[in-house]
Amino acid sequence: TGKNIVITGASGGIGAEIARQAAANGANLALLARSADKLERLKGELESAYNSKVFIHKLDVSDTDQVEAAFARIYEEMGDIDILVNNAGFGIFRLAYEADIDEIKSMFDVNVIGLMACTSAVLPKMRARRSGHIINIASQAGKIATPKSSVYSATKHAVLGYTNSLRMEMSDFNVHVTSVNPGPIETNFFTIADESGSYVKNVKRWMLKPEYVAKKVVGSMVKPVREINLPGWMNAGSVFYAL
Ligand code: NJP
Repeated sequence: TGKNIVITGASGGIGAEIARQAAANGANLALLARSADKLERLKGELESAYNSKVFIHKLDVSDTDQVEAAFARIYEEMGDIDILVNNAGFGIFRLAYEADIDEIKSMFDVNVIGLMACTSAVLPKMRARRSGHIINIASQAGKIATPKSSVYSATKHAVLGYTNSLRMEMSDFNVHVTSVNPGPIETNFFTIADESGSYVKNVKRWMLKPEYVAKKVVGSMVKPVREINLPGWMNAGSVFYAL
């Protein structure tokens, strides 16, 4: 209650659900994404349902200038940030030899550099205050590689490496660091990740709802944990072979 929480990729999917459940628990929110219209609608929904202050910022997390400017503004309008949820991310499932170099760069720019830029924007103040929590949405793909996920999986392995190192660095400063590793979740993620729909067809029965992930994440805000692992990727991984 009363915590100031920043969520990237809050315009839909897992991020929007985390926003809903955090607002229901009395948090104030700064919601970030590229789709200003969706953020606007979510702000309206949350402010009419809950007693939360909701700020929105249209930004592309891969643009580091935009990230710096947005966080400077957030500190002005909210004050201290208690929790940062680095959730913005996307994947494109393709065989490595078919992956386009621009596609590879953009996945790293958003999933890795964007996450690090947002983290860098809050670390000095959290460290100085000796208080804070950084929650990085990684993936089971960051732990288990599958065919057709080479680039996405590499970005999430990078996120986990960064997260694990950061946790060690911050342990003396009372800044908690959590990684969240979902399997397949029912969101818009797959409209980009799986253009043909064949992956979704195969893994539909293992898919979890974003509400379920959000519940775990919001639970970790109250009682911080190192890692949240969700099931489904091992099973899902095996179906890649059939594609
Ligand atoms: O996906 P989706 P999820 N700058 O597509 C935003 C991970 N994950 O909720 O910018 C700023 O519904 C985008 O907003 P917009 C996954 O890797 C998922 O499933 O307006 N924001 C939207 O709000 C990702 O890290 C699954 O288009 C950017 C949000 O990100 C996280 O979960 C499995 C942006 C994406 O919402 C949330 O994904 C898994 C940018 N450049 C991990 N690019 C899964 N769904 O199965 C995108 O293991 N966004």
